[in-house]
Amino acid sequence: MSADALYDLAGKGVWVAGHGGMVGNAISRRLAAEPLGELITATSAEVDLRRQAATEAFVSDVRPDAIVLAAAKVGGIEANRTRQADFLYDNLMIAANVVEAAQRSGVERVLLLGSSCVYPREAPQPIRESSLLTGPLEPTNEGYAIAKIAALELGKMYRRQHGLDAISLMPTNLYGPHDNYDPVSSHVMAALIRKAHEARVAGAAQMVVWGTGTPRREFLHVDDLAEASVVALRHYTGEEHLNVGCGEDVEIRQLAATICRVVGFEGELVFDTSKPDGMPRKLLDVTRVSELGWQPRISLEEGIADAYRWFLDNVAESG
Ligand code: GFB
Repeated sequence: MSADALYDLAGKGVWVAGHGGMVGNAISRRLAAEPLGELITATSAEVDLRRQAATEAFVSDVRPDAIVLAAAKVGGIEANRTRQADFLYDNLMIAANVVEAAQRSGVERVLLLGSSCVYPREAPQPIRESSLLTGPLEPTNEGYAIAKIAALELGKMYRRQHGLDAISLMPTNLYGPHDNYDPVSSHVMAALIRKAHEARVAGAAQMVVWGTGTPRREFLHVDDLAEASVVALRHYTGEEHLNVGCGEDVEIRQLAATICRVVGFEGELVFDTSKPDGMPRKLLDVTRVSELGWQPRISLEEGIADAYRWFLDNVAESG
């Protein structure tokens, strides 16, 4: 794996597909520090990436040198469990259309973003990249996982057959500014920050945590993922995907307690076991991405405080 920059971003036109979402926003902010020729963005109203003709017309018109595919339909465990067809279709079409359009327009680099949910439910922990496709998936997010596996394989096969320089990152659970704080479709970090805040403001005696609280999750602040994305764009090529995580995980009930401490909620946690736990654990082995010289910089507690500040400034009804 090369340690010297193999791709120079200077002067390049880089399209961040999905720039408005949490990941796309973080990568766009990080890329603003690079001497790009142009940072290209397009809203989903301007181009619906689920539509092949619209996607190909946009790419052939704009002709980016590089594409960061951060556009996706994402959600937490409940959204994934109850809308598997939407998660499979939208993410499959987005990946297929963008990869094919990139190939047709001679795009130099394509960075695809997957998820740790692509790995088997019972994968040995920490999960190595080689665990992919070695066992049954977690049922609650099978649709999303299959779409993300297909995206990863598209990149690999377009590289082999057409020479498309596509690379894939598999990030762990992400959180931070511009996260989705909807109570039903959000991921756990945003959901519990909102619940702890609303419980504190309301003077409630308790707040509800879904599941048993015993699953373990690894969390990476989205700004650390943005840095990993730029490092990979500049320094990595190859058909193997790279895990991106912080290398340690916490029990959901530990996470809830930390969030309550940061938010200042001192009530009880109540566990709603009618809600699913999902994968028992999904800690990533991050040996390979660290060989690029990337390390996460934002600790969990700092990151939660940062996410809560963003929530207060942009979502909360009252402080
Ligand atoms: O973050 P999360 O929704 O998704 O849930 P996954 C993580 C864990 O937190 C589960 C628990 O065990 C949840 O039951 N949890 C506790 C909560 N309270 C809450 C709550 O109020 N809201 C939510 N959402 N969870 C997702 C996949 O799995 O991971 C996606 O479904 C994607 O496809 C994402 O891969 C990264 O980590 O279980």
